[in-house]
Amino acid sequence: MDVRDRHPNLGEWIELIERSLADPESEPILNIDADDPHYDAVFVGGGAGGRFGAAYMRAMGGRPLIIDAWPFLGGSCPHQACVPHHIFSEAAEELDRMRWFSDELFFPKFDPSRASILELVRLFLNGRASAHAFMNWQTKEQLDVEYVLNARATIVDAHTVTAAGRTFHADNLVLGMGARPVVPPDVPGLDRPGVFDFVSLVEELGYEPTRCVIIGGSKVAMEYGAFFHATGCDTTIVSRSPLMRTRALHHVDEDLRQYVVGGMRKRGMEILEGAHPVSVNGDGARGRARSATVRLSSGEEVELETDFVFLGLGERPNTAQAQQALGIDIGANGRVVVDKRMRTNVPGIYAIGDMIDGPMEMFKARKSGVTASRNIMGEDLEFDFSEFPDFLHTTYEVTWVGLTEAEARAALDEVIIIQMPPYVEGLDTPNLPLPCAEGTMLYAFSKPELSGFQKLVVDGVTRKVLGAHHCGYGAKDAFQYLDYLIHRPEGLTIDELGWMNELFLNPEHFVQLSRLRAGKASLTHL
Ligand code: COM
Repeated sequence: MDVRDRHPNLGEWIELIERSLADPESEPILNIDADDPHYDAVFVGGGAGGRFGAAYMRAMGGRPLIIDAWPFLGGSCPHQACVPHHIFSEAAEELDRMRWFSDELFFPKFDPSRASILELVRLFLNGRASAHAFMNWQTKEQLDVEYVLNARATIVDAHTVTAAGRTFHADNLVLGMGARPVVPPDVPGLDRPGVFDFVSLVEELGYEPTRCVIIGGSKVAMEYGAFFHATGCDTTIVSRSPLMRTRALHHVDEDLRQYVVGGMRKRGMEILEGAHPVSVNGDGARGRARSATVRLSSGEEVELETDFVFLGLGERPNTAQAQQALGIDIGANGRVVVDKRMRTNVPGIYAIGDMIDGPMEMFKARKSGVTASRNIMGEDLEFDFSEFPDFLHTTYEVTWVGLTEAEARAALDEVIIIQMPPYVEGLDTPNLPLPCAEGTMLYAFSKPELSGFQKLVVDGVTRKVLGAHHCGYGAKDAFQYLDYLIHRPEGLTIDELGWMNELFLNPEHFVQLSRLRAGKASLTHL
């Protein structure tokens, strides 16, 4: 369908996208100026990296084209990944509160039969096309970016791509073909019905799970596991590494980790660390999963009953086509090798998003796309994503940035810790209603040990903030600014932080706590 001279409204886009998704034979969606098939760059893949990269290039006066196999822009985020994850995490937070406060105050008695994984998956499926529609509408009408959707791109050479029966020429190609969940080849039974990953969960779940075994210890494993468990689906996580000590996460403070993982256990989740999956078992070769055999850290093998196995082992980039057509270098970790300008080893070929090293997070996807575009448009711009603020959700929101206490102590002579609850030998901190803030106030006054954790790591000599670590609710905004402030060349001192204007009572108390200590010429812990 050619939409170039039409201006579908959001409802019309929803209809077109849903029709296209339902019919594998549906026609491509063309939003192109067909008179001129030559572009500054073709973005192969219109996920977050491709969409933001193309929009930035257009804003700079360039001419990008996005091609995507899906009938919408935005990639896996609004379709199978971040957006459903956030629905599930928000549900987990609400369910957790309803369980703890069941039949207290104004809370009704918690009715576990009303907490359904399947219902939330369906809620998401029924609504997801509206996000898709907005992506298509905004990209066309507000950002003026050309695209071909619902059509698979074939890379012919470094300057030529075909899609929807047409040939497009470009000075540059930007590869943003995303990634897919890892399925380990050495665990028999992972192809059984009843085994899901975050993609098949939303695409294929057709029953209400009652007992879950998660294989893997990734963020996805923790986040989805916390959600499944909060709905009442008893969950066991089987992870080779201790949770939050997996290779993909850095700068995880041990006290934060203990609070988060301890909180998951407190809620009844079983967490088997140092454990390996052996097999997923069922009736016959193709019967639905009924149990998982797991080798514990002791070497003992146990069989865990389950009707729902969920894989949370990370993701692998989709590199095969580009590697074959273009000969781009792939690193030992399976990601495309790029420099800080997102250039591959092949001139004119850039790679972005989940295809390259670094965290598979939104900021990297979008900024890597923008970095490719700005370089293509003649700027000399590097994007270093080695340091960044990070987060995950259990039933809490967990945020961290900069050095851990242990990393700081290993590097510096004098490290000051500003922490809540305070670390004071012998203090009965489970009874302390702190930190109390928006999102944890009710907990603070009735179940104080659930009210969260926070730690600020400060260089005692330069007085600069080195790291911040938080478990609670609503602190993500603060952390994206803290990240910027502490990673500036001049950094951020405890004195400057303590002189900011807090919006009382904010979820992280670093401003007020810093102010309580900043008067001291020689800093001490708090
Ligand atoms: C977000 C998708 S769901 S994008 O980053 O706006 O393209």
